[in-house]
Amino acid sequence: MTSRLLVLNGPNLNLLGEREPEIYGSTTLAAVEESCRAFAEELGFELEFSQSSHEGVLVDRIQEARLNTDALIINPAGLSFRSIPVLDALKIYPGPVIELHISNIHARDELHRHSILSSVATGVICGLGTYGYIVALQSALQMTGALPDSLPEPIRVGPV
Ligand code: CA2
Repeated sequence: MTSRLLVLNGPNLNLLGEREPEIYGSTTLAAVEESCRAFAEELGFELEFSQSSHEGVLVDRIQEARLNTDALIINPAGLSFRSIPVLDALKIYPGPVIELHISNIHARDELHRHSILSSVATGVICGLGTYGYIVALQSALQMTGALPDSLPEPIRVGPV
């Protein structure tokens, strides 16, 4: 069966590419989505890509995703550092959860350094810029055993 992956983006990421390019780069969220869709087409998986600046909407999406997705990639943005509701929702998601940050949060100021969500994530990717979205999708496919056989073996098997 075709894998279905959800990419969720948190508060203010709709402004990606428009502000603070020295930290987050100049690629817009629409361009990131376009790359992710092209990647989904190439590797043969279904992709849902969305953004909300509302904590409750994100919680609803994570709850719904329990029923119809195989893996979840989330850039929780500012909610990473304080959202118990998102933490609780992620805890009950049954598949792999990849927490993603464009910037290297470990090299940031005190306010942006400690994600409380990392304790419930399967994996965390940060500091790879917007390319991190593609790395996260590939990793989620690998975790769910859905990488296509057409990929070169080191990419499919690799060190685990
Ligand atoms: O690096 C990331 O992806 C972050 O999750 C982005 C968050 C920040 O609070 C995290 O520490 C790291 C901020 C997202 C705010 O969105 C903006 C988009 C464009 C310009 C400025 C902020």
